[in-house]
Amino acid sequence: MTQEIFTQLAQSLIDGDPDATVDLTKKALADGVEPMAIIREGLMPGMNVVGDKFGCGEYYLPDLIIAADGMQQAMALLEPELRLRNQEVESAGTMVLGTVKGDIHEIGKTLVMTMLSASGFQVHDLGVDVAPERFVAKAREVHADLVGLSALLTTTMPGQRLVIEALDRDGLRPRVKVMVGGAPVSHAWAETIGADGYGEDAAAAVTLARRLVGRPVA
Ligand code: B1M
Repeated sequence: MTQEIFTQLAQSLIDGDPDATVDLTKKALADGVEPMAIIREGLMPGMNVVGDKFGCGEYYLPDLIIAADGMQQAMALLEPELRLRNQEVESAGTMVLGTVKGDIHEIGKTLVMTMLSASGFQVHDLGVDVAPERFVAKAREVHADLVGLSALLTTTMPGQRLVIEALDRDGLRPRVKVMVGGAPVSHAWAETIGADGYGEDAAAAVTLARRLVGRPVA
């Protein structure tokens, strides 16, 4: 039954039917399905198919935009539920987060933000297409423990290195730890650019952030 709704959710994104995505998300929540499972088992597989179809030329940009709209509307329903399930009183640390310059992909970054906030981090989300100087200025202003950099394009990954270099120039490294993520990013890339860690997904980002601020999950 639950598997069926995951399949339908994925299919609604593939079909470019945001109304169905929203209705199915509401139904899954009403049926007691965990919000993270809805994302992992339903929405993300659907987005991956959309991405693959775009990659091989079967889908065009409007198809990506419609699917992203469905995913974002679903996320707006899921975010409060994720927060409700993970409330911590004590602050775990302060993070400045954003998608690097030239890159406007925001869904994964926003999911990372939601999960970190729900785990007690104070997250300053700078949004998308963020220049290195803005990361540095915000990190200085809020005395950040962490800077989180998302990149979804191979062409914008070098933007993560530029932020690390800007933090270096400003003298904020190594006091501020840098974590990187996004579909084309890897452990090897994180090491190459001198980041402190790589998070494969939003849950891994929380584990990593806690380790980097010296508060690993027990
Ligand atoms: Co774009 N896009 N897109 N796109 N898009 C990809 C990324 C692509 C892989 C599709 C493909 O060709 N198969 C491809 C990149 C190829 C490459 O460089 N390797 C691509 C392309 C080419 C483009 C354009 C260039 C297309 C064009 O214009 N010709 C263009 C670029 C625009 C720009 O940024 N300058 C473009 C535009 C768009 C839309 C605007 C239409 C839309 C984004 C809408 C939005 O965000 N508001 C879009 C979408 C939706 C996608 C796909 C289909 C889905 C991305 C997504 O939201 N996934 C994507 C294909 C794919 O990924 N399968 C694709 C769901 C999300 C929850 O996952 O973002 O991976 P993700 O985040 C994960 C992890 O990566 C990780 O945790 C998240 C949650 O688990 N994570 C972190 C992310 N950030 C992290 C940070 C961390 C830690 C973990 O620490 C700080």
